[in-house]
Amino acid sequence: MQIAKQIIEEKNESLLSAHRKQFEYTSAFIESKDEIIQKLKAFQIGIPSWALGAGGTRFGRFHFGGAPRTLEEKIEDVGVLHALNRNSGSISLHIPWDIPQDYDAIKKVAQQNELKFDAVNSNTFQDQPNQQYSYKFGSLQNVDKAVRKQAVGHNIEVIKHGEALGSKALTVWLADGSCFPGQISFRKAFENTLESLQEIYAALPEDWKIFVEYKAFEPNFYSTTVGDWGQSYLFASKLGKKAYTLVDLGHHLANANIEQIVALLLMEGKLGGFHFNDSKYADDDLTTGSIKPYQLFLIFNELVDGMDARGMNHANDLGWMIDASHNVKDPLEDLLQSVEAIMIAYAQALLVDKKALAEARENSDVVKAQEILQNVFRTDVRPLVAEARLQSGGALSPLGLYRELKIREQLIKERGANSQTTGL
Ligand code: PSV
Ligand code: MN
Repeated sequence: MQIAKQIIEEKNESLLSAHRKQFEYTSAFIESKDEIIQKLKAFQIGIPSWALGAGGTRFGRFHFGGAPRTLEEKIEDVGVLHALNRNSGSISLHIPWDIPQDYDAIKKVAQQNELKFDAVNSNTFQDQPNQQYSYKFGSLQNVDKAVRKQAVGHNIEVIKHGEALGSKALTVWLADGSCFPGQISFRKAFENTLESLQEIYAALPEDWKIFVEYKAFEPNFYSTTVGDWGQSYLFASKLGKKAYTLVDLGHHLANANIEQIVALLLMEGKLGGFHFNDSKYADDDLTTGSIKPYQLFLIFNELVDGMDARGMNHANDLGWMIDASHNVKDPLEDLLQSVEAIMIAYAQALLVDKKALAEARENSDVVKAQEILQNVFRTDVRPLVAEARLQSGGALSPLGLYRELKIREQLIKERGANSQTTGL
């Protein structure tokens, strides 16, 4: 299903006068409001193809009805999000959960929904039916050369799918590691993984990037071969200039200072991609900004500062994506909330008075530095984000309109109450 632009315009009418007042009030204090709005309009967040259905935990899954049954329907769902908020302009495919069968047909659906194809993701953390070798003891790290070869081959196949669709990056997340002390040689696992990644890197098209995603633990619980940003950075550095680290917010040990990680990776020119979500304990895959919105803002503050320091384009020079799962919410509502939280944090980061902050730091004025950041964090920037959406043809209240139009009910009618999807 597609939401007509005209419907969005009509529905915005009733909210327009309240919005104008709120926007005037907020923007009166912001000199660079036009510049900020342009940046907000340009910012696009990739939606993962695997997060459009009911997520689950290892204890089970609750279905919600109307789940997309095919890749085409997944693209249409992202199209609904993008029509509403105008900041969800791409979809990221996970192979083999979403193998495109007919590239032209898939590209056409994407085009109709004004979507691009973000990074493609390989999967060597699950065994697939009819797969020759098992990944039980790892994929790119495996002690058996034949297993490594199979995993390398899969990644190269994923690149081919991505090329056909117009993707420009491959994300590699490995579950490789060990569950018990002594199970593997850390050095050997690293060397095997590096050699395998080098083979994949060699197959990367000239204008592509490879993102090496790290994760502290799970499904391996003693060691993970790409377990933290240091290990990812090491792989990315050894691989070459097309290789970067990908930061997934849920992949750190408790209380890790992610904003500092981001700052240093950017400083070294090795931050490539981002997976947004939120967590209370570990890789909880909760809605972005639902648990630690201040941390999200602090991360964006470093992202903006670090990208500006390198003259990078906020919208295009990093791969922005959501990576989450939904156990108790309608995934489309969850994703609308995540995108909104990201846009709010980004808008707030754009408001930080960098000069004043630098001065406070030079004077070791700790109190002032905190005040500068917290004043921004406590500023309600939602009218700015809404104005950017309005100017791009989106809904003033994406979530409100989603409910008013009864999109989920329509999807259930169209696809059935028990439709199943692939994904997390
Ligand atoms: C792993 O937890 C991860 O964050 C990786 O990005 C995967 O590809 C994704 O989740 C989906 O399982
Ligand atoms: Mn991830």
